[in-house]
Amino acid sequence: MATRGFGGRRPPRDTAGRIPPGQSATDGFPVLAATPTPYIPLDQWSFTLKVGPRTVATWNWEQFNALPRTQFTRDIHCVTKWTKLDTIWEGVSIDDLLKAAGLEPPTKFTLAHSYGGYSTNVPIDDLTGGKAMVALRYDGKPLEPDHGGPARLLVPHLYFWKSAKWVNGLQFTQRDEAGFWELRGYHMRGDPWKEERFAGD
Ligand SMILES: Nc1nc2c(c(=O)[nH]1)N[C@H]1C(S)=C(S)[C@@H](COP(=O)(O)O)O[C@H]1N2
Ligand SMILES: [Mo]
Repeated sequence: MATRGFGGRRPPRDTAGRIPPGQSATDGFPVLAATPTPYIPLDQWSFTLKVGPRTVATWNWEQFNALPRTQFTRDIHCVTKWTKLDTIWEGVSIDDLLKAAGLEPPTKFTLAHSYGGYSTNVPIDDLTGGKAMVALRYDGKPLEPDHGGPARLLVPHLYFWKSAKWVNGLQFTQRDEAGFWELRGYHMRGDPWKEERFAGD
């Protein structure tokens, strides 16, 4: 018979097979950033979709919020070795974003750009097919500035540095171009299940 422990304890979460190699689960939500948190007034916020240097679509806050919404419950994995299970997000899927712009992916590669200057590269195949969103809400509330609010990219199946906080654009690039951390030695793809932490892993 299974032992449930003493009364009042939280039932154990089903974590089997959900913690990638080298990671451990945390209940907190650490804040990590290479730069101070930028504060973007919503009436100055915008999101721009580009193909190379050419702008193909741009949305202000109100227009962006009118796009179809998607909910995700996902595990997230930071390269600094924490994993957080069952995080709850709401936002606009990249599929819906491309659909709204009437754009078929013109290249295989993208760079996400952020207020404050951060960037990160993500192959388009890791963004489409229901895999990623521009998140506007976390755990039922508007996304806090420290966690990337008003909007962040969320690519939960890759290491969390790919989930650009304060995102303000997605740019298709001809080649796979390194972003902020990738230029500093991090992996170009960053699959936590393959421990793709650093270039050459
Ligand atoms: N704009 C921006 N986005 C960023 C970062 C950053 O420095 N700037 N750091 C990345 C890293 S390394 C991690 S682990 C996560 C941390 O997100 P959190 O602070 O919400 O936990 O954001 C990612 N996105
Ligand atoms: Mo990270």
